[in-house]
Amino acid sequence: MILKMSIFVTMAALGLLLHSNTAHPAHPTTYTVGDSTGWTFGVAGWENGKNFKAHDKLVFKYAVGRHTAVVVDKSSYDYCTVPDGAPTFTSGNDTITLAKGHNYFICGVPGHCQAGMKIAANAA
Ligand SMILES: *[C@@H]1O[C@H](CO)[C@@H](O)[C@H](O)[C@H]1NC(C)=O
Ligand SMILES: [Cu+2]
Repeated sequence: MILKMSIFVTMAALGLLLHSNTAHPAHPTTYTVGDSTGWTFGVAGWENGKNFKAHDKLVFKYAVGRHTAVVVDKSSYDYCTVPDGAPTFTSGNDTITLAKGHNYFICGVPGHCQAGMKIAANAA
């Protein structure tokens, strides 16, 4: 009886362990782009050394009307071009969830990307 109980308890504990490891991956992390400075000139490089994961969130904070956050591809990131129809955020408090792989963002206001308003986040 005691043995049966302890086997049951062991199995239950094992089940919990497996459940927590498989069904519930680590909670997403929320990052404020540029930290206290926010989404502004020269923010490029803020992302370096961070271990982003798919489903992590980036929050772009800026004064409404002064900047935007545009989701782009590598080419537009590299050359600071804003493709027609690219997803554009304008709230000044834009939360964007990272997809697995490379995620590129630039400011859509002319000249701002060239002034360092661009980031590339690689999410594992
Ligand atoms: C920014 O957005 C987040 C999440 O949507 C919200 O919790 C927060 O209160 C907002 N902050 C401001 C300053 O609007
Ligand atoms: Cu800008």
